[in-house]
Amino acid sequence: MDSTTPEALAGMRETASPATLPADTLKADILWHVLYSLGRDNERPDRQTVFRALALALRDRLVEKWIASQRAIYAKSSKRVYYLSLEFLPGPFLRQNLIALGLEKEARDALTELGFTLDDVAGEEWEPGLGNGGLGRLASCYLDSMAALRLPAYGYGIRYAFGIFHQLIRDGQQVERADNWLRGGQHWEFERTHYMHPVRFYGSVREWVDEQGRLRHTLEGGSTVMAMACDMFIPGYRNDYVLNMRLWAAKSSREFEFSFFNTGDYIGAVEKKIRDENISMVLYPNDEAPEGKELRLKQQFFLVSATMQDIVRRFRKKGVAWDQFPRKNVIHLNETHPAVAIPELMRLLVDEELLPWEEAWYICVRTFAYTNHTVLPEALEVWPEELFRKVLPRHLQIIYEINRRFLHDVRRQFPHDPGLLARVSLIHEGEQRFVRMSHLAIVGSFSVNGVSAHHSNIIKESIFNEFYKIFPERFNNKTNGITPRRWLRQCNPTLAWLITEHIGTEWLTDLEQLKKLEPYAESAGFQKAWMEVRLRNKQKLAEYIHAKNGITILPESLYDVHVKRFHEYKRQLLNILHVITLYNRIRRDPDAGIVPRTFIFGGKAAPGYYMAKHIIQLINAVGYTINTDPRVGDMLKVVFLQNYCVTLAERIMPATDLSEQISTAGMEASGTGNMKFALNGAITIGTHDGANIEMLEHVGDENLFLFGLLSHEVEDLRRQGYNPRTFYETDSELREVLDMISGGYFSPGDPHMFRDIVESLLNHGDRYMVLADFRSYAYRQQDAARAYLDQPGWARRSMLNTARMGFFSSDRSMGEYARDIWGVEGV
Ligand code: F55
Repeated sequence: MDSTTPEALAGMRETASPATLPADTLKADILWHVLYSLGRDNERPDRQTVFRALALALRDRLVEKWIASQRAIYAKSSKRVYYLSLEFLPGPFLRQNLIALGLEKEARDALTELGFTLDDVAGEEWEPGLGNGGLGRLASCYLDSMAALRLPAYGYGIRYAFGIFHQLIRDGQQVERADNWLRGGQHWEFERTHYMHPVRFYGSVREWVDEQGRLRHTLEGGSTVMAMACDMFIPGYRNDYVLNMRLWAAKSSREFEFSFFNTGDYIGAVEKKIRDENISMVLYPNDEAPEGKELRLKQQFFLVSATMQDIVRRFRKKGVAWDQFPRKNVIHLNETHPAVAIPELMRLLVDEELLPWEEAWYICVRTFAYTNHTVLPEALEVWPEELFRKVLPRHLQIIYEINRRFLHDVRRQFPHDPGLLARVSLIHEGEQRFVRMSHLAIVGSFSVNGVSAHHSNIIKESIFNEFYKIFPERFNNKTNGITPRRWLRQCNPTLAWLITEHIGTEWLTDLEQLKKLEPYAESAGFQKAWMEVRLRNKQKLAEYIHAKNGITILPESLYDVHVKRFHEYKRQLLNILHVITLYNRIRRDPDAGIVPRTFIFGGKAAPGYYMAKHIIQLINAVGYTINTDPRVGDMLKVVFLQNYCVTLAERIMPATDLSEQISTAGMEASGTGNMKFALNGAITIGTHDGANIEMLEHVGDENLFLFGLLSHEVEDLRRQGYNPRTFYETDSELREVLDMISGGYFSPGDPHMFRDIVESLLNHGDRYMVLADFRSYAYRQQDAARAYLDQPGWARRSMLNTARMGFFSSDRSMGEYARDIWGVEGV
C-alpha cells in the first residue's frame, strides 16, 4: 500500500498514541502533518514543509508528556515555582527536542527516507529571539535544567511579535532589520485563543467605605487589553517530564467590536485594537540600559497581571486559605523587570481578597525572590513617578504605602542615620521623583541573589550595602550555569561522542562526571583525538566564514573569539587595540607574529548606543585594512560575523581556541559565554571579574589566562584620579595604535571618523580603564600565543578546561535555587 495515502497515514496514527509510537512512524507522522496540518501535497514536500511537519510531530509527543507532568504536579500538591522574565532566548528547538526525547536517530532515518538530512532540515528553523543576551539566555538554560530536575516550574514571559533585531553589517556598520519570526507560522507552540486574561491600565482610583466600614479602593475607567496564552514546551532530558513556557500575546478586548456600532467610528475602533495589540509587538533591544518608555512599563505589567491571574487561578483550585500561598507558590523575579508583581499581589490580596495589609504583606514577602544581574548604575531600573501614576495609579499608591511602612521600620532600626532613609527609599526624591525598582524588589522579596560569588559580594558590599545591613539574611549567591545538553551535547556532537566513549553518558545529567576525563589529559592518543575533533570544528567554522564573509582563514590558526553584546564595559575596544598592535609588529617585521591568528568578533549593539556601534565600525574598518594588506597574509585575519544569536553561538563555541572575557573588573556580573567556551575546550583570556574568578578556581591558573586590574584596584585608581594619558605617553606601542586610529589609518576616506573613540580614552576619562589594562593584556596574549605553539600542552589545557567545568552546569545552579531559595523538590 502507498504509505502516503490519507488512509494509510490515518491508519498508522490510530495504531498507537504518539508517546508510545514505535520509532519508525515518525516518518508517517511527518507526512500526516504535511497533509493535514499544513495542507500540502505530501508526495514531494519541500525542506521547510518537512521541518514544520517534523516540529508538529514532536509537539504531539511533547504535549502528551506535558499533560502527564501537570497531572503529577497537581496530584502531589507540589509547591510551584514561577519564573518571571521579560526575556527568554531559547534558541532553535528542533535538535534540543530530539535529544531530550531520544528521537535523534529516528528523525535522521525518517528524514533520510524523505530525501533530507537532519542538518538541512534543522537549518530551516528560525530561532525565537525573545531576549537581548545573557539574561534571556540564562532564563532558557534554567528552564532546561528545571525540566531535567523535574521541578514543578513554569516559565512566564511575553510573546513578542518582533524579537531582537536581525543585525546586518553594511559598509562596516550595524544595520537593524525587523525580526519577523512568526512569519513562518508557529509549529512549536499552542496558541490558546480561548484562554485569555484581561489586563487593565490607566484609569483612576476611587476610595470608598463599605458596609463594614472598611476603606476600599477601586480602579475606575482605564482601558483593558487581553492577554492570550501561547505555550511552548521544554522537555527534560530523557525523563518524560515537560515544562511549559507560557508567553502572553496582547489581543484587543472584544468591546471594540461593538463600540463602533454605537459611535459609527469603525476605523477609530480598529485603530484602538491595533494600539492595544502593540503591547507585545516588540522586544526592547537595550541591554544594561533600560529605556524608560511607557510601552515598556505596560509590557512589564502586562506580563505580571496575566501571570498573577494564572497563578491565583491555579491556587484557588485547591481551595486552601490565603495564608498557605507562600507554602504553595514561589515567584522568581528575573531582574527587576517584573517587580511590579509585588504591588500587584498586594493589590489582589488587599483590594480584592480584602485581607488586612499586614497579612497580605506577610504573604508577599514570603512569596517573592529576586535575582540581580548587573551593578552598572545606568542599568538599575527607575520609573518617573508621573508616568507610573498615569499607567498604574493604584500600584503607585501601594508602593507608597509599602515605602511608608518600610521607612518607618528602618527609622526604628537605625535611629541615628537620618540620611539612610532617603538612600533606601523606594522613591528617589529630587527635581523629579522616580520609583526605584531594585529597592522595591529587595524590600518585597525574601531572597536577593547575585549571579557569581564575586558579583554577590559586590552587591553586599557596595550597591545594596545598606539593604544588606537591614536584611542580611536575604542576600545570597547563586553562581550562573549553562545547560550541557545544548552547550556540549547538541552544539558539539563529535566532542560529546568522544567524551561519552571514554566516560559514558552520565555527564549529560551530572556534569561533574567530566572529571573522569582528567586521567586522559596526559594520554597522547586521547590528545590527538581531541585535537582532531577540534580541528574539524574549526574547519567547519572556516567554511561558514568563507561563505558569509568571503574571507579565507587557516583552520590551524589560533581562533581568538570575542562574541557577546557590544558594550563599552565588555571592552571589545581593548581587543581591537591589541589586534592593531599585532598588525604593527608584523608590519615592522613580517616574521614577528609567532603564531597565525584569526580574530573573530560578533555581537549586537543597542540601536541607540552610539559608542558601541562606532566600535563595531572600527573593528570592521581594522579588519578590512588587515585582511587586504598583502604583508600580513595568513598571519592575521579579522572577521566580524553578523547577527550573533544562539544559532550562531552554537557554531562558534566548538571551534574556539581562545575565549575573550575581558570586562573591566567589577562590571560583568557573571558572564555565561565564558562557561560555554570552556566547556567546549577553549581557553579563557580574561579579567578578574564575574564567574571568571570561579572558573580560575576550578580549572587552575595554568589553564586560564587572567590579567589586569582587580575590582578594588579599579576603584582605588578611580578614587586616586586615574589619568589615562600617562599610559599613552609611556607606552610607545599603545601610542602608535591610538595615533593610527585618530589619524585615519583605518578610515582613509574620512580621517576623523574614529577620532572620538580615542578621545573617549584620552580626554574623557577612559571610564572602562582600557588603557590601564592594555599592557598586561598584551603580555597575557603573548603567553597565550606561546602556549598555542606547544600543541600537546594546549590539548592538555583544553581537555582540563572541559573536564573541570562540571560546577558550571545550570543543573547545579537550579539545584541550589530549588533547595536554598525555593524550597521545592523534583516531582
Ligand atoms: C536586558 C534588559 C534590560 Cl532593561 C537590562 C538588562 C538586560 C540584560 O540583558 N542584562 C543582562 O544580560 N545581564 C547579564 O546577565 C547575565 C546572566 O546573569 C550575566 O551573566 C551577565 O554578566 C549580565 O551582564
